[in-house]
Amino acid sequence: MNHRLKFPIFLCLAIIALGLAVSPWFRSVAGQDRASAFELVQVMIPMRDGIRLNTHIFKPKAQREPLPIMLERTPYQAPTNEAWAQGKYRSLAADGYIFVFQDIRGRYKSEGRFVMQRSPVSLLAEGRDPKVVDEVTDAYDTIDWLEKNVSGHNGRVGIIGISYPGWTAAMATLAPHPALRAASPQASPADMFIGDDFHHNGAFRLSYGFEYAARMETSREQSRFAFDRYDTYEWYLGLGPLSNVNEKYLKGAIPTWNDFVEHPNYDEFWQRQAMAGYLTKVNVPMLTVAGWWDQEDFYGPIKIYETLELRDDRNINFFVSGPWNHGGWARGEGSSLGRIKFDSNTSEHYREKIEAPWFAYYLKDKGQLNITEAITFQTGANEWKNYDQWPPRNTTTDRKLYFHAGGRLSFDAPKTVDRAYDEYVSDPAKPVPYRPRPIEATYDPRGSGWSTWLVEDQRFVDGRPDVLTWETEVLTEDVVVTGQVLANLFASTSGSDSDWVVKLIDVYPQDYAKEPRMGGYQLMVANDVLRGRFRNGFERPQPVAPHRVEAYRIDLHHIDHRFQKGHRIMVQVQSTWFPVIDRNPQKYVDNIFKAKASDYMKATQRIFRTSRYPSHVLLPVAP
Ligand code: PG9
Repeated sequence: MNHRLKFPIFLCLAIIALGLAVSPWFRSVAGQDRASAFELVQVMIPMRDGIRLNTHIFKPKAQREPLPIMLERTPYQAPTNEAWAQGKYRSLAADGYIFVFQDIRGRYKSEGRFVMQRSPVSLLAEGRDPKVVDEVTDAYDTIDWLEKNVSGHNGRVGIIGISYPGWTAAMATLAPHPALRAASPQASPADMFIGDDFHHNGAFRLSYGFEYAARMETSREQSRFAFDRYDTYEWYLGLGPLSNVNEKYLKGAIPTWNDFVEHPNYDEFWQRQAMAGYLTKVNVPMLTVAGWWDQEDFYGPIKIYETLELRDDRNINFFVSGPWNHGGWARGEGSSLGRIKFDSNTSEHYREKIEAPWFAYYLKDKGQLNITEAITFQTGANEWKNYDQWPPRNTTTDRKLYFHAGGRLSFDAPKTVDRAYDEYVSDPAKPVPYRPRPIEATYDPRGSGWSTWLVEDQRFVDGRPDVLTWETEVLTEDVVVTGQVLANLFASTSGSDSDWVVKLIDVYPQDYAKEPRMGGYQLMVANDVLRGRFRNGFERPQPVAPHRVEAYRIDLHHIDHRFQKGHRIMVQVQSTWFPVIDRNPQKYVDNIFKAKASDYMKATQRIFRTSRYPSHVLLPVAP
């Protein structure tokens, strides 16, 4: 070829190549190629009763050795794309697994009927029938099928999941398939009446319960209730008594809502669902994961870990908790939550340094298990801590922080013997919002404050006459609280039933040099509510005698938090927290779901602080 011609041809080719490389079309195709590291096979796996579950198997294209299977069973739709390989399972994907996602019974493309938190009936007497099915048997049958039909696996299966999929992961361990060799239930609920999504200590989680039930049971897929108010506080208040839910909106068509109505107490329905009683035969290594500010399921992980720990002769039970909201460890880098900063990438740290090595150890015999019994991120100090037991009772001392006159809080017990108390009027017609209004729908696609409400600055209720506040002096040294926090209230009401909400708050210094805009911030680090009727047991609701002082013990759950020198510790008490908790009519009725509008009444609440009735919060304080 003529030399003169050659040069322009090369130039043209180079220009075309360059043009292609920068063109969006080329980038997207190349990106797809790069991203498409897996071959996807979709199968319907038959269960023992003949029902088939839709299952997506992702095999690494570059597989060179037998790999373990990592299974997730979900009600939220098995993915067809590989976003998870760049997101929540990035570190696991880099290590090499065959990933399997499955729609659980009755959801999306799976056959059968969905039952919310189906009780593990196969473990009960009636389970002797070989056709009985639940999430325990469905997990077993799925693993059995995968072992027999998927090529290239190493004979070991891990199961993982967050929240509902975390619960299905835990279910798989109750009567595990022999190939199931490691499980990580993350933010799994354990008891829907005592502490997870639907109730806390018997108090009904109205906005979550209503919206979630409608979302899951209006169709096989997820749907959203159409609120005609942007501020759902207004909508729920306008709703009036809970009987209007079925009368005006759900018309009896949502089974979970009907269960709420028919089971207002901790009866057999809730007890059969609760996980603790079934955790007696787990022989699978477990990595239970929680987030300190999980707005949905924080009670569950603690309960699961604690229950398993009672029988952990083989040392295969592990606990991790970090500064996260619901599932926060699986998203992004985890350097902040709301306005709270953590000085490092906590979620990445968890995924790379804890989760991936833990699974590699149990499923691939890879590496050493350099992981202690419990790993927690100590908030306030912003440091990871390792513990050889959780909570580390061997190193903490229980100290009581007492309520005093003038809104003071101190470690000195009250000496006064007369009827000393603080009081407020709780009015169900004007309930305290649980987060600043407008309260968007829980999963509002336009954005919602739901996922960060637990770290909201509590100054938004400052000055409300129905929120009582006690506060320590400025701390002259750090106070580190590690373990279970308990509120012991001595209180009376003029009504015959009442809710008691207690919040433990870290108050930042007004002059906060590290981040001036956080001056005076009130960060809630522990909280919960108790429905007064259940003070003597969740199975046995009892009216409260008006004006009688009663003891209320409220589990504020576990924390690992450093209140720093210069901060203050604050405690708040209130009787409404709306609409995350439904309004207690404050007049005893047998079933609040059937209360009439006229049953709701104002009540005068008194919190006592005397030597006989020393209301306080119990803190496990580290040296
Ligand atoms: N918190 C959700 C849930 C789990 C289990 C039952 C009901 C709700 C979830 O995020 O999956």
